[in-house]
Amino acid sequence: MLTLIHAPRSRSTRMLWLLEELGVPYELKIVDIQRGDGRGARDADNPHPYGRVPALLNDGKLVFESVAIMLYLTDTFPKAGLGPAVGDADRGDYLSWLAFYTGGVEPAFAAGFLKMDVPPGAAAWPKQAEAMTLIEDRLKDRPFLLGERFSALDVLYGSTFNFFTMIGALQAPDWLAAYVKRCIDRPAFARAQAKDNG
Ligand SMILES: N[C@@H](CCC(=O)N[C@@H](CS)C(=O)NCC(=O)O)C(=O)O
Repeated sequence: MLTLIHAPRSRSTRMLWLLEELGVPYELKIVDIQRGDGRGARDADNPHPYGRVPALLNDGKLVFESVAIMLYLTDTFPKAGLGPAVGDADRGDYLSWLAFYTGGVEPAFAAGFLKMDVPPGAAAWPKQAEAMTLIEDRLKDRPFLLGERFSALDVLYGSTFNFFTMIGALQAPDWLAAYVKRCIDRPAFARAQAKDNG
């Protein structure tokens, strides 16, 4: 049995969305976390190694880090078609865009939001504008990051840009707003929203 370690309105909400897309049985374990505004605290019941969410337990085995959980789930449930399997021509693209999220998008946007002036060559991540250009180029002639097929990548990127827009951290250009709408305009997203509070 899968158990998602979850805190409402956090990075684990997108795992809830992915699980709903996969259509597999799972349980939710709601935990407290330390929020950006100081509310909440690390939860002793959270098995995540540094007290965060998401984490996933599969029959007691722990997986943590959003991208690892996504890859784990799409590999474990290949029939859902939400992540190209080993041998699929799109596998390399899938892995690249998963890794780029953690290694590029998150640090680039965090640095941008915190107005950190990172000197050129001093960090391994791109600048926020470079990351945006890469994503814009990729979506120029594709509805989703892998082309016509919706995948776990669109759960990851769609939820992130939806969140940034909702909290007012990003004024999404038209192409990005249209992409986010395509991603979240799905029954599984609505189901996940309805279950977010447990
Ligand atoms: N890179 C991690 C980040 C996880 C993360 O920072 N989650 C936040 C919620 S959105 C959290 O648990 N924060 C609690 C804390 O900072 O202690 C992932 O994507 O899984």
